[in-house]
Amino acid sequence: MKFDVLTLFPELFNIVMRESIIGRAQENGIIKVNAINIRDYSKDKHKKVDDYPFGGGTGMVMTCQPVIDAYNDITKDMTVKPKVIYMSPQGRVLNQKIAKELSTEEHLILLCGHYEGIDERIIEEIVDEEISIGDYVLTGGELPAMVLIDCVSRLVQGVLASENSYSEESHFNGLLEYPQYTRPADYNGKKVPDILLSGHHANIEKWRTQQSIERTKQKRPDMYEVYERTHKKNL
Ligand code: 4FV
Repeated sequence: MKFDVLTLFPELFNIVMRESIIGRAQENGIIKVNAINIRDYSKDKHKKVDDYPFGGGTGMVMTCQPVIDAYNDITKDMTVKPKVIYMSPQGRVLNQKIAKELSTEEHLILLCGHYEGIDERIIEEIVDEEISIGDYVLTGGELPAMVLIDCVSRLVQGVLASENSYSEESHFNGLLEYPQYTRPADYNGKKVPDILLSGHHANIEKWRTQQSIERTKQKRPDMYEVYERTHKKNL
């Protein structure tokens, strides 16, 4: 899966996306993250990429020309234009279901805004979808783009050791994950639940499912309500 990222801070991606699981997936050629510097396309003599908002107001707005030209350049040889996602607080909020959906795409272009945002005509011209990572305002779309690349890449075949690695994770089946423990079995008198030391896998499975249901009920009653509804329906 390929991600072309249009950003004013490409170096951020060259650092973060080279680490750990995503870094390994890039080394193995399963994932490709290509960060393009929008400023390289500015025709302004001072390489400006922003300007004052028409109608007044605080802050600056990213101008059309550098973004559109960057997009046209990276897609000039592509017959099929990849889906363009603008990371914005106005988008639908990213969740595991959307991540699963996006993980079926071969190629995505992520547009990172900065300052107060981008000229609306860029959205009309090249953006297929807006996605938010949450109802708060950040200084730029770079962190949201990295969040999206991370959660989507984990769902691409071969990125994680085994499918199990994500099929038991929180949100995969609409429940929060069960508590995890590792050695030592006794840490300063705090013991690991005996069931986990029993080796009885069926009982461990049952206990884990019960724990997932319990903690979803406590910590995320909104998720539990959906789980109960869907679960009852399937009974
Ligand atoms: C954001 C979010 C976000 C808005 C103005 C960047 C900032 C600035 N993006 N989920 N929340 N973006 O706050 O995706 O351009």
